[in-house]
Amino acid sequence: MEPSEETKLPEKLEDALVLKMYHNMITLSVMDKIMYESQRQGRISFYMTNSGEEALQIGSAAALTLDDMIYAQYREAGVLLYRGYPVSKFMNQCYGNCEDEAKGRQMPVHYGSKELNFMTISSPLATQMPQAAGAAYAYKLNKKKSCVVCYFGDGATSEGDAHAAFNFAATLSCPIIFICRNNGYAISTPVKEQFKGDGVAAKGPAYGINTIRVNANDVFAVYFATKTAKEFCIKQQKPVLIEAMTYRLGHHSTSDDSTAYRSADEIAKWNVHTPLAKFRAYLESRGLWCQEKEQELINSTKKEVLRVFAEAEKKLKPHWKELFTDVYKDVPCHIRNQMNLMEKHLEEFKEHYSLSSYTGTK
Ligand SMILES: Cc1ncc(C[n+]2csc(CCOP(=O)(O)OP(=O)(O)O)c2C)c(N)n1
Repeated sequence: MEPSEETKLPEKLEDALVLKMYHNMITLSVMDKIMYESQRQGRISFYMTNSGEEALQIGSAAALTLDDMIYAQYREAGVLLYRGYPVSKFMNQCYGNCEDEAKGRQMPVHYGSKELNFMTISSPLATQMPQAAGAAYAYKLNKKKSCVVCYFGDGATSEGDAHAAFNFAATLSCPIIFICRNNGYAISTPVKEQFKGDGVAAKGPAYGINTIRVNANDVFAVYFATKTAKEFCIKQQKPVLIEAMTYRLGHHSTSDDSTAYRSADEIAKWNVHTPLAKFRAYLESRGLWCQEKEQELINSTKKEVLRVFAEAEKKLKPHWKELFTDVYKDVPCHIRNQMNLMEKHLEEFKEHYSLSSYTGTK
């Protein structure tokens, strides 16, 4: 795909933009460290870190606008952060407290924001992909001047839903960017076992989808690939597939120990030229960054994240009755019966439950 006149690479992006991108990458990594540790201390039930994939997330997010709708998998917290989701909301969701927009009904890291055009994460792999193609078709019918962006992992492409999504998007000519985060692994399955062919990019042309493979540890490569893809898919009303090559530096999730299936040497090798280290070196070469600024940013971000973390931890849990609401517009009889039974049970055995930690209960 040739970049058009308008997307010819500028000499460099503005100072304010590159600094905003770097700040977001640092915030993401600080938040990850604190949330990971908090799970290890038993304070939250689960967490997934984004380390190694910061450039992929922030570089692509910076090339989009809020009008572009996001369908993500689960390892895209940086995209949501860049769109303006406050750290307090990430924390409320991970704690499932009374200010969590999902009312504590989802596992941690299953964020969503209607306001920021970010569809709520759903655990079963690839379910978001045909939905994203459908949303892009709606964009096309409504003649919107924006696109849908669908993120997924290399492992997710082995699901039938991925095939359905690619084929729908191609045959119906939908304005969608599929961004595959090829981070080398699907939990313990390495890409060499996931694909017999040449990864995900090789599949794009077979579906009739214009495809780019990009070094996703380079924040600018991802930024320009996404910007070019966006312009192309809106103008041409056609999908684009980006295979973003990166490496998952952390464990798959807090339920995983990746040293069981990959060597410490392999991880150490990727830990040298991390996306953060590369970006920092670039900013220093432009005279925009130094050790003092780095330390100041890390310290202030840590302080702020820990402050909202402590607040989120103190907040009450949603009322237990929320367990029964919102599935149907009005609570039907059989569910109301279950709610009544639970109410009786809690009354009878209240000494066994810490009811005071829920809103609306004593
Ligand atoms: C349909 C389905 N099958 C299996 C799982 C269990 N599972 C959760 S994450 C995962 C690996 C996904 O890997 P990938 O898509 O490469 O994303 P990554 O975790 O590497 O970011 C698996 C198998 C699931 N959530 N849904």
